[in-house]
This record gives sequence, structure tokens and C-alpha cells, in this order.
Amino acid sequence: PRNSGTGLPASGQPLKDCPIPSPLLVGPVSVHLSSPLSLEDIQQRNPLVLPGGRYRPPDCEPRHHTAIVVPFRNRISHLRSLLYHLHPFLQRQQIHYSIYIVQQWGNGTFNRAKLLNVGVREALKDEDWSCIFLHDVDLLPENDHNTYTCHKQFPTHLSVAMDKFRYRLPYPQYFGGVSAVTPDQYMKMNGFPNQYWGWGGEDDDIAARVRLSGMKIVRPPVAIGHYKMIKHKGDKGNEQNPRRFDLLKKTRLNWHSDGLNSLTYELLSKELEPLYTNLTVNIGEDP
Ligand code: UD2
Ligand code: MN
Repeated sequence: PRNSGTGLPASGQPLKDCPIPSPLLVGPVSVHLSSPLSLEDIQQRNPLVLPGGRYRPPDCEPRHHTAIVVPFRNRISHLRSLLYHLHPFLQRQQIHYSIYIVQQWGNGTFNRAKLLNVGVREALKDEDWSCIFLHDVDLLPENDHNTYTCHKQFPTHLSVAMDKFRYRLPYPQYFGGVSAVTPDQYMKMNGFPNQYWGWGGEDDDIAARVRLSGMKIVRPPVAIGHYKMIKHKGDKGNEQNPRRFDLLKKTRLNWHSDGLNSLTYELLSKELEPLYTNLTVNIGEDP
């Protein structure tokens, strides 16, 4: 009964562009964290989501094509909460989207920014995404007016007001949590650094790249960019990176040579799970 991505409904007539704003938006949403459902339950609540976690609105032609890239290891309960909230949230925004979970293989030190690079590269092999979201697994958006789309010119930082920071931006250059780039913006900044092993610094490096490549960061209003972060402790294998301050001093020298153009990894598997695309990747180890 519905089209499967051809842009043509069963009648053969082209679909009308989705209206702006989406009539399905509800504004602030309450996010409960108590008991996330099983993946099967989430699947049942989202019957129009296709294998790989893909979706396009059934009755209008979407204006936006967004890949959500999530760096991941060993956070399955957070992943369930994210999928439970994000699928209906994105469907209310009437965008064409897909969710990619980029899973670091092995027990080596975690590397968030390198996983994000892998996610961008792999996602762009599937589709000509107009926008790529870089999304922590533990952040849940609390207002669907915060649209998961990109600014034409500049990278966007979405998670401007988190409960963890008492709903304020912690510092002006802050770029952690949830952010977004177009493929062009991503190329312009040579992607993200590959050298940040362990917790911290990589988000500030990415913010510095935005500036060094002649761009700036744009943000939604604080009243709209509300997020809840699921409470957690630091993970084993993602201890604070003691080198982060030294690395950050060298971003200006290194951003041209370290990034998208120096990225190497081995894709171990790609599975189209019912609610997300699972990429398992060997990104090597901290040298
Ligand atoms: C902050 C930033 C985050 C990043 C990090 C430093 C916020 C809201 N977020 O998060 O964007 O800059 O500092 O690296 O300020 N992860 C796993 N498994 C692991 C470790 C990390 O899946 O074992 C992923 C997961 O998506 C997680 C993200 O990496 O949300 C960031 O790690 P975190 O949540 O431990 O760090 P946090 O909350 O201090
Ligand atoms: Mn976190």
C-alpha cells in the first residue's frame, strides 16, 4: 500500500513536498528513562521503519535526508532508550532518515571521533545524505521543534541545553553531544581527528576545525535544544585521555593531515537490524 522509496505512491502520482513545519510536531516531550522496552516492542511501535532503521514519510516527499551516526560500544540499555525515543521523534519531523550504530570492535581504548569518521564514510556509501548527525547514544531530545536537519552553510550544534549542565551551554565553543554537518561542511573541515583515544578533547578539536576551516557553529534556541542525558559512569576502556590538552594545542597544525584524508579502518560487518544499521569496525589501537 505504500511506496518503497521511489517517491511515487501506489497511485503513480508524485507525492507533494512535506509541509513546513511538519503538522505532526508536538513541541516539548517528556522523556522517561525508567524502563526502556525490548527491541521487539520498539519495532512494533514503529511499523513503518524498514530494516537498517530506515524511514521515509509515507504521504509526502521529504525535504531532508538525514543519517544519524552513533558511536557505540557496550551501552545496549542506552541504545534501547535512544531508539525508543528517536524513531517516533524523527517520524514526527517527516524526514527521510536512517540510524547507524558504529560499534568499536575489541577492548582497546575507545575513540569516539574516529568512529564518527567511519560512520560518515559508510553512511555516504548508502545514500546521498543531505545531513549527517553525530549523536551520543545517551542523549534524548526533549522537544521535536529541534529539527534533525542541517544548516546550509555552517555546522550545527544541537544539544545546547542539557539537564546535566542545568539546561545551559557549558561554554561558548562547546560542540559535544549532538551535532550535525552536511557532507560539504564535513569535507571542508577534513572530517574529525583520528588521534583522540579515550575520553575528552575530541569535541573541542572538532569545534576548532569548524573555525579553522572558515566556518562557525550555529545553534537552535536554548528553549528548544533541550536534552536529557541518561546518567552513567565512565566506561572501562574510555578513561580520560591525558594527551588531550597537548593534542588540542596542535589542532591548528594537524587538522589538514589528520582526519577524513588519513582515515583507515576495517569494516568487520554491516547488518541491517530492524531498528538500525549495525557497523562493527576495527579501528586499530592507540599507538
Ligand atoms: C561528553 C560529550 C561527548 C564526548 C565526550 C568525550 C556531552 C553530552 N557529551 O560525554 O559528546 O565529547 O564527553 O569523549 O557533553 N561510548 C560508548 N561506549 C563507551 C564509551 C563511549 O558507546 O564505552 C559512546 C556513547 O555514544 C557515549 C559517547 O561515546 O554517549 C560519549 O561518551 P560518554 O557518554 O561516556 O561521555 P560524556 O557523557 O562525558
Ligand atoms: Mn554521556
